[in-house]
Amino acid sequence: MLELKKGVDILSAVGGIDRLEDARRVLAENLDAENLEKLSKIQNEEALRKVANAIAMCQPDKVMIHTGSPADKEFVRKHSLEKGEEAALPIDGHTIHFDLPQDQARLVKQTLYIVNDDERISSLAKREPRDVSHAYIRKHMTGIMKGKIMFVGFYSRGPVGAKATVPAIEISSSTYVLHSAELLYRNCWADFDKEVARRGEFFTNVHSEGPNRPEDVPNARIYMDRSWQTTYSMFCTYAGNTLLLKKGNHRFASDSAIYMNRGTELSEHMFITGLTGPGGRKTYFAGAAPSGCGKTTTAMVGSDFIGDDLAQLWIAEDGTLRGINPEIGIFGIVEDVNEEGDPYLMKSLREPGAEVIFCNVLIDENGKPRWVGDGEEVPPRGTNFQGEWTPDMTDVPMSHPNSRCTLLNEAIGNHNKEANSDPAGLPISVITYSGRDADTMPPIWAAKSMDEGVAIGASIVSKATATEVGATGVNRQPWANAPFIAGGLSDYLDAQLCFFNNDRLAAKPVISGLNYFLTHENRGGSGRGLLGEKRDVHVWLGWLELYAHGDVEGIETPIGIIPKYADLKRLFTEKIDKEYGEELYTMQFSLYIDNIIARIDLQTEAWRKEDNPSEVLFSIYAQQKAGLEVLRAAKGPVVKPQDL
Ligand code: SPV
Ligand code: MN
Repeated sequence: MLELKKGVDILSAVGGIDRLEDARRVLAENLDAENLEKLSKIQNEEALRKVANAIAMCQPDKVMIHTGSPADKEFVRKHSLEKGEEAALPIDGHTIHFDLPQDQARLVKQTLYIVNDDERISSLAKREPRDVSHAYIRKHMTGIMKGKIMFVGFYSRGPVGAKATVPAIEISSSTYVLHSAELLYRNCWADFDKEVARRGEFFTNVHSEGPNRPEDVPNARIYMDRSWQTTYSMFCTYAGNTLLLKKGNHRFASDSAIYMNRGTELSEHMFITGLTGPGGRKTYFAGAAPSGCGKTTTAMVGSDFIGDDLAQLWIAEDGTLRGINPEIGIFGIVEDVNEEGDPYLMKSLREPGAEVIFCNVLIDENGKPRWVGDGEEVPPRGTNFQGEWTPDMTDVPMSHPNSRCTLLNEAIGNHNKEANSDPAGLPISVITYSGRDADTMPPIWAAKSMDEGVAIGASIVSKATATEVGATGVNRQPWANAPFIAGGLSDYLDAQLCFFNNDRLAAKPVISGLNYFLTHENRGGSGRGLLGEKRDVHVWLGWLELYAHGDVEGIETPIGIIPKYADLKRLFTEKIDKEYGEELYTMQFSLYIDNIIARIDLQTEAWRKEDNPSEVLFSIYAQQKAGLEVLRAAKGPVVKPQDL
């Protein structure tokens, strides 16, 4: 269990301010008249104490309250250029930001949960005792903003007023962090107090890059204090380590769903997108994938792109499953983004019109951002995250594989801004789970029950990507949310089962697995590399849209329902004008029974090590394994869909 407000509140212990009158005094002493006036909009006492303690701890030269006004936005943009955190590019509104070579992705080994003595956390997470973290923060964050401006912004993680929206404070000395916050989240300075009162909680984030030197990165820490819903980050700049409104607060939102709202809310690492089906109907999807596995591309395949990274889900009064995107922008990977696979995104990255922060790409001699897989000829030279770059430097990629772009969703041609602003949320009918799986699961398999659907999420396996420093191998990635699940995995499993089986959830979604990463080599193909193409996603989602409405039937297998060839062939022609041969279908959808059973055994063993997980999961695994064994006895180890 998680208990809030338990143990020492490190921010107030280091800042030393307890009483409201002392907080007000510190604010009055450190803010100029204009910023004090702005802050007067915030009367929530806890929020004022947080800000005052952050000032007392970090000791900035100046404090700026970011209200989201055009003037405040302009101040941060300009200051970021002056400070050198960003540099202007030839296209108006485009800038480049570089993180240190050691800080190009999430620093997983330095990302720690602050724990109280008796607290249990996820077996996949790292913990540090509260007193150790307290000492570290005191040592390294005291005075860390001397000579710098502290920026304080008040944001909403979702449309204001939506049930699952949680407000949050971002405090940082980095203009890049605040600039990014303004592109990714709604500034809710004017509504903050009201929102805190409605939701009953808010999150706080305190960050400083410090001197921003390579030698400081080993001292970088990303701390999550779940008890006080506060994050601390220092000596790093990569947004995944510093803009903790995003994944830091997603971790707290997961806690809120699992421990405070079990059975009625979920907080997921999912895109949200709408597909237009027959007769113009709109079908909304929410889909999980581990970082760096194509979530952004999949999201943008919809007719109504909503968001590419996070989803807050809840059960509405009318029995529908509702979802909101806590964000309004994307912090997307650019590697392999090109005209062909990502036309909407590419337009914003190549043409004037949108405000874009590029990070860790190559800037060529003409100031043009370039990245691996952008579909253009490699430039003769340029500057990247390591310095000067020429193509003969074969051990340094042109751009870092985790290089990214930050921009507003509304810059994307198919974004539905109105839908993304609706506090009622969007009715979600399809949930998908995917990972980088080269050899085992087919491109689509839909669960026959809610329990089977939960088991799909619990069983994701994926190859490591460049989004985490030092990550290697093929790993378990339960719900593609594992890096952000703080509490025990068994608690998370239970929360999933409670949510999807809740009687109040009248409109049960279709829950499906998706896999784009099967290779020729593993499926008896004659070619090399991936069996499919990026654009095939239109077909996989298109089939699920029809299936969710009962417009197509599939083939029943022990692991779930898979599509029939004829339906896919028709969809390939209709959606992407591609000839889809039956031979490819057979390679993609044959059941490689030994691989699947090995996967089930691996999951069973791993889940058995968790603390008292629900037996429901094991009974699904056992049932699937038994069904697969019967099939293997009858038809051999590789079973074609035509033989099912
Ligand atoms: C991811 O890595 O999943 C991201 C970027 O979406 S980060 O902010 O690092 O989480
Ligand atoms: Mn993500």
